[in-house]
Amino acid sequence: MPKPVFVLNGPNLNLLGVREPDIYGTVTLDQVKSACEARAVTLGLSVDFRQSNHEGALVDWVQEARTKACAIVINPAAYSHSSIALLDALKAAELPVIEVHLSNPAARENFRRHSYVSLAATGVIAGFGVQGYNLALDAAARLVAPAAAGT
Ligand code: CA2
Repeated sequence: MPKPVFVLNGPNLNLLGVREPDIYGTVTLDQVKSACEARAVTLGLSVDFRQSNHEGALVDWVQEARTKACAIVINPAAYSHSSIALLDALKAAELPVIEVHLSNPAARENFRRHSYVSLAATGVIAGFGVQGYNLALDAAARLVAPAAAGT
């Protein structure tokens, strides 16, 4: 079994399923975590699923991933649009990085149209709600072990 995929979640995502269901749906972050764990098993992977409201914690976790993870799936939330620190950490991690967004930021306010994190991302999945996390894990599996993932 490879090292875990770190699934990192940024600020306010702890409110998932609790507030603004019209934009972000009714599924809670705990349920997303369970869904990721189940998907990972089917892919022969494991996940280490975390959320923080603090930029520095996310940077610390990305640095930790460099040696402890095989890939990073990250929904940086609002830090997507502001954090050069997160961008620098992700670049330094030298791992596959899949950026996930529940909504499609390109179809929302102008300030969401630029993501610093995208500059370090292998790929971006946006607009598919919580299903995007499954898609991101599928992508991670292919990037980490293409033969085992059947591609
Ligand atoms: O669509 C996404 O996943 C976002 O990363 C969500 C961020 C937003 O700043 C990005 O532009 C796009 C916001 C996360 C806030 O999550 C909440 C969830 C429920 C209720 C309130 C906020």
